[in-house]
Amino acid sequence: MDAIFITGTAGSGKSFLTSRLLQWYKDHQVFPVSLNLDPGVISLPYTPDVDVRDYIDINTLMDNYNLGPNGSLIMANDMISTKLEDIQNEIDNLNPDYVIVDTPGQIELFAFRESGPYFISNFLADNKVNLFIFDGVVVSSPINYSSISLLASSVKLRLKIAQINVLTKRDLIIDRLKDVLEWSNSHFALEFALNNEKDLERSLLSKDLAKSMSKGGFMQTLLAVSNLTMNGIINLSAALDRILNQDQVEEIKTKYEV
Ligand SMILES: Nc1nc2c(ncn2[C@@H]2O[C@H](COP(=O)(O)OP(=O)(O)O)[C@@H](O)[C@H]2O)c(=O)[nH]1
Ligand SMILES: [Mg+2]
Repeated sequence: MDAIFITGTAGSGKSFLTSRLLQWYKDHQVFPVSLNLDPGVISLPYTPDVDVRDYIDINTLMDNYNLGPNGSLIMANDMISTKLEDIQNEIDNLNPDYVIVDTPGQIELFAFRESGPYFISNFLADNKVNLFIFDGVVVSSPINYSSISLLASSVKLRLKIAQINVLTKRDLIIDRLKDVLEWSNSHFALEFALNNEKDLERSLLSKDLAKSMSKGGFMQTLLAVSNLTMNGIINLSAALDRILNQDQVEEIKTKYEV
């Protein structure tokens, strides 16, 4: 079983992409299951096979600990790792090829506290990959693109697993898509675009960030998808195949190339 985690800022399209990947794999004779790890979500565009809300209830936390909505959300997110064993058992019993993990809306509560990284490193799967989502509508300006790239880099540092950067909502930014993809392919293109930023301080800082991220190997070509039309999902599934089958490739290489 391989695990595909989906992370990104609130509203970037994590849940919608979860539903699309589920559909894609089902249509291609692969057995996927979904795991909802967002204890605060009210409605989802798919029916989760395994759901953290069966173990953690925001309203009960509010009542029992006299917490407001924010406090209970933080507590609920911090509790995710304590439910790892139950969740792992539920998934293992289903015995899927892939588990697609929809993570909490507030990325800071998942990736930047202890519970999320603990869950990811201790969850048992053959291979794990994180799809970090760039919200197409948000990143269609060079300054926003730079700051979300910085977030993607720091999430990669926190989660310590292979990462694919995915651009969603391509259907909503057709006229800017070429530019955004160019920025992701070349930090020179991004720096060039940042020259037009009127605020000099922001422009210089963003250019420095772009350079450092590129030097550190954090700049990655984005895979553009539309969850609405499913345009690009085939490329994403190919990229996932390449990363998730890396072990087998290495095994074959060592077997035949010694
Ligand atoms: N047009 C369009 N809308 C999208 C796309 N992905 C997500 N959305 C919309 O963006 C909103 C937030 O998506 P959701 O999956 O709930 O985001 P999450 O908070 O990251 O789970 C919803 O209204 C989705 O219908 C996309 O690729 N194209
Ligand atoms: Mg969601």
